[in-house]
Amino acid sequence: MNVVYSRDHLIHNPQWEIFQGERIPHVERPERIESIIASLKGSKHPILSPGQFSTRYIYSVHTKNYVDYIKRLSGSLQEGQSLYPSYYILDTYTPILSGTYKAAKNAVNCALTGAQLIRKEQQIAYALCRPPGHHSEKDRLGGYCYFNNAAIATEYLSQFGTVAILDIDFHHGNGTQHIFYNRSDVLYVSIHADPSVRYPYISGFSSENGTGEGLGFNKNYPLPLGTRNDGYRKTLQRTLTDIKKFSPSFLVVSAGFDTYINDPIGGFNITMPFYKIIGRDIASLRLPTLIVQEGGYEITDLGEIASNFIEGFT
Ligand code: SP5
Ligand code: ZN
Repeated sequence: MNVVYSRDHLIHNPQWEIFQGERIPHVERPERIESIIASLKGSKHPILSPGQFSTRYIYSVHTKNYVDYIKRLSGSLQEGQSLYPSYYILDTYTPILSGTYKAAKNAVNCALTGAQLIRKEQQIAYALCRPPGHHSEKDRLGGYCYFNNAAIATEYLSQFGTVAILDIDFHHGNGTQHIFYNRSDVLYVSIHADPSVRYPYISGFSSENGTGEGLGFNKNYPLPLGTRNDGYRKTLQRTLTDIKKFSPSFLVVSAGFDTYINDPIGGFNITMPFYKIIGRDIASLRLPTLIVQEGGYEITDLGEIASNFIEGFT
């Protein structure tokens, strides 16, 4: 499996998030992706640098005003400065820094490079995107996300066939749901923590099924805190049945590893060896698949989790 990675994510280095009115250390650290790449370096998987893509691809999902706002704000800051914007925001966890625009654009390039690979070679690719993307809506940032990498890759792939998105991050991908909510050519399926007790709170309920043409093409599977391997797997099997029924040309996996038992902000009890099984189960669909990195904050174990997932997949 090709892995797409660039060091350009390192310049986005948020120090603080504002949680319940308090400034607390930011968990979305550059070391996350470095932990994964360190673990994959000795493996048989080739590591590729992303290509450069036009901003046009970002505009295919996000409004121009929103993208330009992030670019302008980011460009106005000195190194080390960070700013919590007043507009286009979902929460107070997602600051803009001088390196944010460049890093976020690089994450999009990683996702698009992977998408191009799976389209041309019908293969599997793993895009090591950072910052993550699935909380970002058409014109709102939030949940550590600025540009929706998985959605931009999906939009690109949808020119060539139907796309299913399987979102296995611990949190509901409100941004991705929002972007494709009225589409019948893109199926969004998500397994996540019950939003009545965990971020993003406002969406991710099983009653959210899509609208208009998109009715029936959005499926949410919220699970209780404390969910273990066996309970998780039952739900995973259901999502795979949904995807088989849809029979897409491509699969995009929003892969967050904050479902891990020791994750500092998660709340499920998924154990290390189980990530191999999750990877194997998803791979059984035998679809050209783009894996897009989302969350996962247990830095020490993150590389091993990703390696297990990838091993299961191949
Ligand atoms: C991509 C992704 O996984 N985003 C997650 C955003 C969740 N933000 C929730 C913030 C909760 C604040 N952290 C509290 C830590 C207390 N120890
Ligand atoms: Zn998450």
